[in-house]
Amino acid sequence: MDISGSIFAAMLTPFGDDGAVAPEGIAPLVDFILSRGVHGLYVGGSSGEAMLQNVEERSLVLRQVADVAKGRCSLIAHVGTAATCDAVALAKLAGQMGYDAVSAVPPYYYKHSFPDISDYYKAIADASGLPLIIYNIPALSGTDIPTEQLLELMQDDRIAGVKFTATDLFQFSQLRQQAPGKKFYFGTDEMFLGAAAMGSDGGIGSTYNLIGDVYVGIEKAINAGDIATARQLQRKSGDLVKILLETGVLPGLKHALNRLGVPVGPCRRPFSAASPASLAKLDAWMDANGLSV
Ligand code: MN9
Repeated sequence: MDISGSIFAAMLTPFGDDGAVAPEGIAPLVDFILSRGVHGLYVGGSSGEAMLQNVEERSLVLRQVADVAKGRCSLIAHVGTAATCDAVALAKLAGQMGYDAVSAVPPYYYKHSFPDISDYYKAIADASGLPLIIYNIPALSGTDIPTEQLLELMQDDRIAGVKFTATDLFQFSQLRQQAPGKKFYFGTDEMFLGAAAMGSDGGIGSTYNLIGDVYVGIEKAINAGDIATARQLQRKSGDLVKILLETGVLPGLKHALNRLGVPVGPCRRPFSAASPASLAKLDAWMDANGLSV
């Protein structure tokens, strides 16, 4: 089975002011993201604050997204957890709900051996019956799966590729070359142009919730050999990310969407609200870039 499309929003999760998951916020967010031309949704990952949710909450989000978005775009369910049994439960659900693929960070917190990590991925693939995308995000997961181990894992037909959220474009291109039949999605939004130029199957990122059109445009420009347009768009993404690093990426993105009338609420604690000074910069950037109501 193939995963269609290349540009996926790492979807945010709406919360209420009381801190509860707000499933009613999912439909407007999906509508907004898809209106920017994005091809698919990556649900329940880092940007979805999934690591701050229990399995029931994550299941609720996976169900609600499938209910409102199935048939409108490609859907990837992130199911990674610290315990294999929880990842397996979420993977089963994703299979039943009609997701196109599953994805998972390595099991986190404990430092597991490669055989343990390999066993975890095989259990997820067995449970979902769907193609599995390994999510390598060493800065947050604490585990940097080396190139050789990624290539070894991908010898399993069910493992379809890697979501690569790091900055080493050499490693990215080596993986690409050495596993030509697999899919490689780049996850560092502010450098997407570099990966697209070196050859990627697409991108998956948090800022795609707000400016998905920028990444659709970069990919299109690169494919057409139009470097000037690709650079101009990447600069727009970089300007936004620079401000988001001050607000906090997720609190900033949520502020921006709330301001546009897409009700995603706050981030869940221990995330805190961004400083008024950083939000003023974000508001000014939005106004200057046509992102106002
Ligand atoms: O994988 C996100 N990475 C992290 C996705 O959450 C660490 C990215 O989309 C970043 O949020 C983005 C801004 O730095 O590149």
